[in-house]
Amino acid sequence: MKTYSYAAMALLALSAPATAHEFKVGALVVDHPMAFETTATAMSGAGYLTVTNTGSTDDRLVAVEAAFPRVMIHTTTMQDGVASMSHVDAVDIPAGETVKLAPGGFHVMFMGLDGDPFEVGEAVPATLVFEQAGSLEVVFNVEARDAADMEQMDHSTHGTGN
Ligand SMILES: [Cu+2]
Repeated sequence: MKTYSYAAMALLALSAPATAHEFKVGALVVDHPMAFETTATAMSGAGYLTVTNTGSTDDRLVAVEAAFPRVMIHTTTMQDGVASMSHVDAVDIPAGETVKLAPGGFHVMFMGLDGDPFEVGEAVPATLVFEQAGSLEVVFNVEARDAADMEQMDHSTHGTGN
């Protein structure tokens, strides 16, 4: 797995334009991993990305690893206008399809920030683990969010993660 991701990073360095924020492993292309800035007291932050499976074999995102006490994959469902979130074991990445982890749906939950909030411009390293393609090291860019987004995707109900 390790050598696989190093090979992918080497390829990326050779082939990607400096401005692209894209990561590849096997047949998978991960575009623009990002996380929204958090409040100073936030205990968790949410990460988003797009995965395109250019191959002919279905894959699944089965884990995300990063330097936090807990990292999980969540999904969001709306019921009677109330967003609730639950843990999922994996996100299906079917052959030939593009799957978005985006506000209101699947997202990566970085839990246990504990006084070290995500700040705009920060880069959060993480490893995406795919069932077929293996591990892929990526960087989530922390970006600003507006007040409306903040309202919609309040993750304070996730608890402390400790
Ligand atoms: Cu969540």
